Amino acid sequence: MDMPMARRIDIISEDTREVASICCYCGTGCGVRVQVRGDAVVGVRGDASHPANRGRLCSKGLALADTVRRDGARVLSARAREARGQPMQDIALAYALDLAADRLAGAIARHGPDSVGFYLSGQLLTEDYAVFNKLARALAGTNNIDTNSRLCMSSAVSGYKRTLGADAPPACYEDLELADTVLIAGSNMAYAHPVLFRRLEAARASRPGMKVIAVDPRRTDTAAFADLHLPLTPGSDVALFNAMLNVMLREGLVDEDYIRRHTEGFDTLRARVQAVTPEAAQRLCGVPARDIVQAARWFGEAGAALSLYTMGLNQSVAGTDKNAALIHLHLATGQIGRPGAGPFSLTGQPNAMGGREAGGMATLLPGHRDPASAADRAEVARLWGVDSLPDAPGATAMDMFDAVLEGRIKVLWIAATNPAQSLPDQARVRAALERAEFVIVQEAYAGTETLAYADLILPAATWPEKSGTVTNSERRISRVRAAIAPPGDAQPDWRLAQAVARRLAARMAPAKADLFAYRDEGEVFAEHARMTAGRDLDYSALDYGTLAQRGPQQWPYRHGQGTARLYADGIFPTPSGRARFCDVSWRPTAETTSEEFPLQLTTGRLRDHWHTMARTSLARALTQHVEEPWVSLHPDDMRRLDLAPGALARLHSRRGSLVLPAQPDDAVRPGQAFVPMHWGSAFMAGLGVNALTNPATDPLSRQPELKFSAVRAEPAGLPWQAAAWRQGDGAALRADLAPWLRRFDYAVVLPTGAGGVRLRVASRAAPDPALLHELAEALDLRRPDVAYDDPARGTLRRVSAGQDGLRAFLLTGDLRAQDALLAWAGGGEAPASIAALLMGRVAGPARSRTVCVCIGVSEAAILGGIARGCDLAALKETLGCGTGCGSCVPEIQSLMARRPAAQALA
Ligand SMILES: Nc1nc2c(c(=O)[nH]1)N[C@H]1C(S)=C(S)[C@@H](COP(=O)(O)OP(=O)(O)OC[C@H]3O[C@@H](n4cnc5c(=O)[nH]c(N)nc54)[C@H](O)[C@@H]3O)O[C@H]1N2
Ligand SMILES: Nc1nc2c(c(=O)[nH]1)N[C@H]1C(S)=C(S)[C@@H](COP(=O)(O)OP(=O)(O)OC[C@H]3O[C@@H](n4cnc5c(=O)[nH]c(N)nc54)[C@H](O)[C@@H]3O)O[C@H]1N2
Ligand code: SF4
Ligand SMILES: [Mo]
Repeated sequence: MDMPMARRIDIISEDTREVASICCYCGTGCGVRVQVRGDAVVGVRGDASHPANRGRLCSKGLALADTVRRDGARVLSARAREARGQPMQDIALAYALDLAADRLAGAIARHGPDSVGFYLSGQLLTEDYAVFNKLARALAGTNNIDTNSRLCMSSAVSGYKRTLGADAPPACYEDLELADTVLIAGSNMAYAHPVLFRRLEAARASRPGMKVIAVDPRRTDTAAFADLHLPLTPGSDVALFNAMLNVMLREGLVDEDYIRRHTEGFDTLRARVQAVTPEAAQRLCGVPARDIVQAARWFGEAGAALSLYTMGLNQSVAGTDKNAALIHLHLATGQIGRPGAGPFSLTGQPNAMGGREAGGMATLLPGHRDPASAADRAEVARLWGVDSLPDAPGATAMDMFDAVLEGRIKVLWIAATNPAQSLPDQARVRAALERAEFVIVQEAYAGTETLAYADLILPAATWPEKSGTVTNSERRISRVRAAIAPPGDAQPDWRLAQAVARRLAARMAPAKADLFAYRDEGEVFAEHARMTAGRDLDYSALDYGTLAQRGPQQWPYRHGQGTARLYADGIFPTPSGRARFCDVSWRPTAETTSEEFPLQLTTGRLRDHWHTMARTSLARALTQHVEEPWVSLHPDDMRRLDLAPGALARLHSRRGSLVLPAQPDDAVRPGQAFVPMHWGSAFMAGLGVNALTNPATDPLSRQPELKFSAVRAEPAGLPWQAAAWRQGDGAALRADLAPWLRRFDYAVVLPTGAGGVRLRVASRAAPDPALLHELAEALDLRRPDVAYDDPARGTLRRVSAGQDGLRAFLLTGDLRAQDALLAWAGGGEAPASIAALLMGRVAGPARSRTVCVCIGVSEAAILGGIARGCDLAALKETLGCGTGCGSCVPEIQSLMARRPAAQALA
């Protein structure tokens, strides 16, 4: 169905225009309207005409305008160094492109095509992938091209291909409104796909019979929303889904007719799950058998059952099996190809789907073709106009870094991803980056972890400077439009790839320069779209013109029509036309807990941060919800380990260690731990959460098990502490203060919601006074306005303030004044006497976390409202919380659920 389209560029006042584009964060793919004055983005609002969000945005989308920078927070020019260890220097872009081509050509000439590798990202546009892919395979001659989608969607790809025959999510967003039962597995969509979660909330509110089941080891906001939460032992999903099938078989809830007509392989699986009774699964999953039975009934009896799933399934050594076991439930009940039904894998990144379509991964070729198939290779070679494509299998992400470490890959080109924070087993990843002969990093923002390992930096344009297309989770292709020009020398990613390709062709095979003769991104798209002709995803009839005219479209796009749902006819893209059941059974995680490493660590996302925070750390609103990294432990474990709330804990795994403040959290079960994935060595001492995680991969998808490692926690033993804050531009100050991260056992440098940056450090013993004075200098506190230093005890307590309020503070030893000072920094009242505060004579007001960032409502205010007996509507009415984007509503409801006593009192 065509949506009525708003115009793509509107003049909304004499000096302001509005450009229709897509949010650059999650795979929901919300339409945005970017408001531009001159070369400045002055606002971003939801696009009411986009079918994904119909005008809604989450907290991250709403804060997009604050992340647009044209200054030193960006990579503004190409940079290179004379040699390792030498400083980076700005160089001309043309020279940088030549240098990249020289190093690639040199490695290929000396060591062969497989001595180069391309590590890309699900955040690239389809046009970017298309050019990089042709460069790698048709010109450089290697299949060593992979992306961070290997850490993200690759088990979903192999799960779909193994069962349904093609990599295609069969459902669509409208099914959220039409489902009777929604099974959410390994997805915290309240945080990770908030606008889809809003749609689900609205659907359940209007259809009280709808049942929501959540499968997650932790009681997340998503799980708290569910009618039934199955808090399973991490890694045990296959046993759970097989047990649900066991119940469905026993209770006659399977659709034997659908199984007979449209599937194959069921008998083997039927025999397999016979033994997987709910009681047997209870032992493996730690979930009561009766809850498994309940889940199976709600699913099996539903008019329409939809499942939504993400990293809790994919990031596992059994990721493909977990996907298959869930898809089996749909095939066995015929819950697919109908409104409201289907196994719906939500994509993480904004264009992980487009990457899969363009074949921008080692194990894929354009148009869902397979590099292991000689026929597919020949066809792609013909479409690209080259003789042949390389047949040696390409390295997948983890193997690529291993190949670098072992010296097989010499030149590595990284674009739009930050592997020195996001790959597991950081010690190994960083050893590889050091070992590489030449590392090219194509990056938009300054200060990322991976930039420190670059020999050559290429300046990339980013949202909202780029133009092209993305495909969202429901197979919908939308146009991303440039609203402003890139700053400095920055160029769109595909342009940089094209420029190096032409130079590389000149050095290697001059005739091939014509392969990269695109005049604009529309030509890149047209070539790519043609390659989908006759394939399952066919959108060969789409071009920028049709997308402009008819709006975003879902593939396959045939006869002038997009496709909302797949497999309505029960015919699947397998050789037999039947979907396949696979013989899957529970396998353990790659490592298990032991006496030495007794805790199960899982990792994941927070509501307002995006991955390694290059972009979200720039928006003040987004740094308020969670200000500092931490590890969640069950309160019983905290007591047992002698950790007070907020105390620093040291976590050890078999691969590394990390110090973090520990927070009691009964959303995790005893014996479990959770660390958010966001903070890496650019923000804290140590190598971030992935110092701990396990690089073991799923045998089919090669996706690493980021969701499970065995760890030990203990008090960090860092009694000396200091806290500081300085006013100014968070990004610039963070860069200035970053060297301090390496000088303490624990340290964080964090942009704050109040503006400026906060520094917190701790060490075993008080540092040398000279070091503290140097730190005071770095904070512009050499001559403070108020000071209470105690040279005998080696403590400094200093404040600098003026008419404009607090400028900086540093506290060592006793940090009690911190809250009052930070509250002041955040626009609160100045303390009555700064001196008394620094001397510890008066306590300031306690600070409370911001829960609702749109309206600015703190946790304390919400808890106060709950204690007064307010329900959600009353809280919204009296405090305003939850009335902006709505992303905080699940958390407000969790706070209400956790305070039954307070409500009872009212
Ligand atoms: N705010 C925000 N949103 C994002 C992103 C972001 O960085 N920030 N990133 C985007 C990207 S790229 C992705 S991939 C998605 C990820 O979206 P999600 O997958 O929803 O997010 P995660 O927090 O990584 O993991 C989801 C849940 O898996 C659970 N889990 C851990 N182990 C298991 C297990 O063995 N079984 C089951 N069933 N569950 C388990 C965790 O407790 C966690 O709550 O989010 C996208 N959206
Ligand atoms: N422990 C743990 N680790 C994880 C995960 C987890 O759940 N737990 N999840 C994994 C998953 S699912 C994912 S998707 C990855 C994500 O991990 P990464 O891809 O490493 O994370 P990002 O921070 O999104 O990195 C994107 C980089 O591209 C830059 N950039 C932004 N826009 C552009 C652009 O237009 N062009 C270019 N060239 N650069 C740009 C940004 O500044 C940033 O440095 O993390 C994985 N790592
Ligand atoms: S849900 Fe939020 S982060 Fe995801 S696309 Fe929409 S606005 Fe962007
Ligand atoms: Mo992801």
